[in-house]
Amino acid sequence: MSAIDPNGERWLAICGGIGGAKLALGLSRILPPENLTIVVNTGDDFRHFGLHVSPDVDTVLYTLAGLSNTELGWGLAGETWTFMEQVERLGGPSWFRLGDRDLATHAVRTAMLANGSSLTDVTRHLATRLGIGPSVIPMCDAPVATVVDSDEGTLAFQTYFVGRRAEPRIRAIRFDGATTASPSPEAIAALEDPRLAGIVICPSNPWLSIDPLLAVPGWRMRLEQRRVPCVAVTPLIGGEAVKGPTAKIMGELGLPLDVAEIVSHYRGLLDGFVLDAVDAARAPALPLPTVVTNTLMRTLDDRIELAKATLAFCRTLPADGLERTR
Ligand code: FO1
Repeated sequence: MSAIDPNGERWLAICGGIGGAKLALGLSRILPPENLTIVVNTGDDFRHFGLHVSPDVDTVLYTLAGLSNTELGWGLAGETWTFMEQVERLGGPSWFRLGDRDLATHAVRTAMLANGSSLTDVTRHLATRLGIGPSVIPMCDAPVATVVDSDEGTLAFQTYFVGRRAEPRIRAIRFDGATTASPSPEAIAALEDPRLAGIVICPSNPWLSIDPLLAVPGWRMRLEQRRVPCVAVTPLIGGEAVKGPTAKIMGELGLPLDVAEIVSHYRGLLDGFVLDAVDAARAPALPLPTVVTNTLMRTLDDRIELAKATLAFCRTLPADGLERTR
């Protein structure tokens, strides 16, 4: 624990898939557990074999617990696959790989949901059982499903992302259920906590992993009306995404592969932007305060240093949360 945290400042991080989880880990290493709330995308959730799978939530849980499979980028390290082998022998669907221990997560989650627990209750239970200190909460308890309109028709997210390896060309992305969903009470409490010092949008894919949350009226409104600074960490470095289809999707949506597009996408929500050193020259052109640092998280130390730089930057921004353009 570094001395970064005076007087119990609370921080709220919003994250989706793999890139987001890396920064969440860095934040969890520099903040006392009770001072960090991580809000996770649930737009990727889907039912498989009748089980409720929450991929982004599980990626954050496993990453914070030190159990994640770093080769795959998802699932558990040291996994065995006897369930999938038998599924294949029986002719069941094998396109979405469920490891034997990962399967237990989905089975326990599904049983708890069936017994009336909310997705927030389930996630808190799993985090506690995995020895995770910070609060990890789903963006909503109600279902919000990312759906992709593509040149191969309308595809459920996992069918697009895993089943078709994100190859279809995206025309539009929508989030079924978002307009009738709302932030959970725990999320609202974290946003309204008087000790909240800032909000961090992690370097996840804005279109796939952050937009589901922003499509929920209660989330967007609260972030627009924030009274603390909100900063985003760039998911693009030199016009490329570190991992995943961010750049491909931007191309398909006709958007230039430039950090200015990311800033524009988060219009109204940001007080600052964390740029990679590769893109330092773009800073003067951006309409908001920026900080330049290494945003490529190869090692645990990279994750920690980026977390430190992000919070230190956020603290330099006006605390009234009024968006200021240059
Ligand atoms: N991604 C894949 O590319 N192939 C898989 O078979 C796969 C299985 C899987 C199982 C559980 C889980 O939590 C995630 C899984 N993922 C798989 C990754 C998942 O599609 C992505 O993590 C998110 O949905 C996008 O960030």
